[in-house]
Amino acid sequence: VTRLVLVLGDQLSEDLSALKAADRDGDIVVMAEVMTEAEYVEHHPKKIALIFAAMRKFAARMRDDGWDVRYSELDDTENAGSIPGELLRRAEETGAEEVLVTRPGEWRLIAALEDMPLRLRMLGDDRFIASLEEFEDWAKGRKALRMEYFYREMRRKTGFLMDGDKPEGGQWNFDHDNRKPAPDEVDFGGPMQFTPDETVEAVLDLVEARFGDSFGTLRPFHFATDQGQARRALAHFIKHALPKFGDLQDAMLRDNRFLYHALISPYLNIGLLSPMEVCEAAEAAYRDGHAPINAVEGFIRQIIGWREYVRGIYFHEGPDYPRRNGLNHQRKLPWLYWGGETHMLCLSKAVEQTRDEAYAHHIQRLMITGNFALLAGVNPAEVHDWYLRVYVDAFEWVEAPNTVGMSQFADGGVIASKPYVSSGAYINRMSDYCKSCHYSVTKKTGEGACPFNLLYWDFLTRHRERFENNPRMAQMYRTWDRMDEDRRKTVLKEADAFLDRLSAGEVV
Ligand code: FAD
Ligand code: DLZ
Ligand code: SF4
Repeated sequence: VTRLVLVLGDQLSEDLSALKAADRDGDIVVMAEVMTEAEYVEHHPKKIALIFAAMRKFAARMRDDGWDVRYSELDDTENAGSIPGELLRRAEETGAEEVLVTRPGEWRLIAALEDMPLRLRMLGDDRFIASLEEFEDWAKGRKALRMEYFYREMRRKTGFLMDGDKPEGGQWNFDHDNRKPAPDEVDFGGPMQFTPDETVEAVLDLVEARFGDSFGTLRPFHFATDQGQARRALAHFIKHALPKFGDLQDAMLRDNRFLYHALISPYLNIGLLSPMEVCEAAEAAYRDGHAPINAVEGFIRQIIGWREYVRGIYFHEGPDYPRRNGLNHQRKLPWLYWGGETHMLCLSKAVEQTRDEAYAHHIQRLMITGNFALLAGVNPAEVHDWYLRVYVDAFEWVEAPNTVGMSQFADGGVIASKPYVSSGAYINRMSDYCKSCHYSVTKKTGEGACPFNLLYWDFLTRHRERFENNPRMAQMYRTWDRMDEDRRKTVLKEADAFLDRLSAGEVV
């Protein structure tokens, strides 16, 4: 009997488990551009364009390889508008009764598939290094699920940077070498860019017509849209940027949007690159003497550590995870996140780049937009919605743990052992933003004082009960308690006034 094999827009890998289990001669591959997926949040137009273009090219390649692919473009008149709708339509068309699918990366879509009146065989997504069962085994009985310990298991499992059963270079983690401040010059010209071909141009026209009003700039569009291009982008990064990736991982520059980052997350997340091939290429650069251990270890840790770990957490914690609000924050997301005017240069630059590129690097996401939302007490569901919309690499399994857990501490400390908050001093140390900002980062109170300086103490005061006994935060409370009482009152009063202006929609 004929079966349908569903391939989703972020499952564009030839060795997908559903394809491996399928029969090229009898089964039918179903791929569909559908409104429910394009609309469950108002995605950045670049994100939709990347996915549709890569889907079309993948479908063409599968056909060349001999598969019967039934592909629906968004504007096809018969298009049923949703993934289950398309599967039902194709089932009727072909007489198929069973659907093979690799587990989607989102609870919402899993539930929608399970509700379909068709037999469903859901297979694990073995493009990840750790299966969900392995993650559960690791998590079982542990009081705290810390990434570092999970990461060591992944090092042992993959053998990356191992010297027998010991970590290469004598330590598991070289992060203390990876916190160098922003340099004056960057000798990497940025990620490899690709000129849109005919397929991509057609998709850009479609996206412009249908989603052109959403937040985000569609053109110019330079992403890789097939496996060959993604591999070239990876090779370019390994050759030109990886050696300095570690040193400058946490740095930020107002006029350089990428520094030494790879911009491969969209390719990994939609299946054009596999985590194993990426890490193999990075390790080879170390073994050849091209890149130092701190860079290669730091890079591999992001992929076999963080990336695998956040996926494990997403499925371990369950469907309610993205809605958690452990600190009970209720403020609406300020307008400045949608490009509204602000005098805060770090924020305006991070948002501007997000609008243009559908990309910001990790420390901008964590310590600029994330830090500000957390300090200001924004409702984490709104913050989650924003990150899921605006970044080209955003899929819920990876975005929600990073946003709700790591960045907003809304999961009650499952991922982070303390909230990632900082005053302006940290931003000033790691970037060149403050030099040309309207605010003064060294001013703690009064006219022109950096808002991060005010909000930082206000946050700690509001959540004193929750955090003062956290050993990693005790020092901050001691510093605050040692401050002159009048000074403390002024800080809190000015923070309040700032938050009132933010709520009132004034330009801050
Ligand atoms: P590089 O800095 O060059 O790192 C290499 C690779 O490591 C990345 O491509 C990515 O696959 C992986 N990686 C690094 N950090 C993480 C991490 N914390 N979690 C998972 N993988 C990681 N990443 C996403 O892929 N999708 C998201 O939706 C997403 N949302 C985020 C939201 C917030 C609030 C924060 C703080 C981080 C988020 N991240 C997300 C993680 C990280 O910021 C991006 O993976 C990274 O910026 C991608 O750019 P890059 O390829 O240049 O990364
Ligand atoms: C993100 C996305 C978008 C915008 N469009 C489609 C689509 O039209 N068809 C499709 O199969 N997948 C799309 N995707 C990816 C899915 O939303 C993704 O598979 C789920 O969110 C699970 O990660
Ligand atoms: Fe951001 Fe404050 Fe620096 Fe301005 S002074 S760029 S608001 S940290």
